[in-house]
This record gives sequence, structure tokens and C-alpha cells, in this order.
Amino acid sequence: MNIYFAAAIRGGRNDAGIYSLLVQELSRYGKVLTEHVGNDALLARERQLSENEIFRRDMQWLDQTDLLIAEVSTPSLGVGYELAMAEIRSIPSLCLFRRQEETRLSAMIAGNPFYKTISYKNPIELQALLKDFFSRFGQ
Ligand code: 6IA
Repeated sequence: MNIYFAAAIRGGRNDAGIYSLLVQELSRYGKVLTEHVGNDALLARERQLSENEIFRRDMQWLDQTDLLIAEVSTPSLGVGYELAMAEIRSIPSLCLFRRQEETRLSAMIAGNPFYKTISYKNPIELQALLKDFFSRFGQ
């Protein structure tokens, strides 16, 4: 199964540690096409690509995607765009949102029944939440 992991890049890298953990966890369930999103060293290599090359490559990956998983706690234009493209292409999409005081997920995601959204409080919960999600996925 090809998994497209989406998370904030220019939106902000405060949660980069969580993205790295998620890429590691998701690799147990399938091939993560976008490993660089959780790896600052790999991300640095992206600087060799033009903005248009990044866009075209990411859209091609989306075409090969069976499941999109987006970490949506840090608002990101790119992630919002990828989620919209996934909906247009009918690619199943899971949003992971870390509950914090004074932050709420955009109603455009939270209110859209196409997206499954799971809230978590602590990254330690993610392993069990994903295990549960994948045990039901595709049934
Ligand atoms: O708007 P954002 O930058 O936060 O958007 C992040 C999302 O868009 C991620 O889920 C990625 O899949 C995609 N994306 C945005 N920028 C890049 C990128 N290089 N490389 C790969 N995917 C990207 C950006 C600049 C880099 C040299 C630091």
C-alpha cells in the first residue's frame, strides 16, 4: 500500500519530531512516498528541486496513493491543498489532529465528512491509534 504522508513544511516545523515518529510508524503498514516530510535531512535535499518540480512530483505521487495521512495540527496551505486534491481523486484520507488549548481544526476539514479525523493529546497515543485504524482500513 502506498501511503502519502502530508504535514506542514513552510507552515511551520514545530512538530517535526512527531512527523518523524509518524513516518516511522506508517512504514510498518506500507510504503511512505513522502518520507522527507518527516526528515529534515531529506528535506534539505529538496532544495535542489525547483518549486514546480516539487509540485509536479508530489502530484504524481498522489496519483499512486492508496491512503493519505495528514498531520493537521499546524495549519499548512500545502497540506490543505493536498487534502482537497485527495478528495477530488477519491483517495481515502485520515487527518491526525493534536488537541491543544486554543487551537481548533479548520471547519473545512473537521466539517467535511470525506475526511476521517482522529484527535490525540500525546504522540505516545499514535501507535495504538494507527494500529486500530489500520485494523479496520479497507474492510
Ligand atoms: O505549505 P507547506 O509547505 O506547509 O506544505 C507542506 C505540504 O506540501 C507537505 O505535505 C508536502 O507534501 C508538500 N510540500 C511543500 N513543500 C515541499 C517540499 N519542499 N518538498 C516536498 N513536498 C513539499 C519545500 C521546500 C524545502 C526545500 C524546504
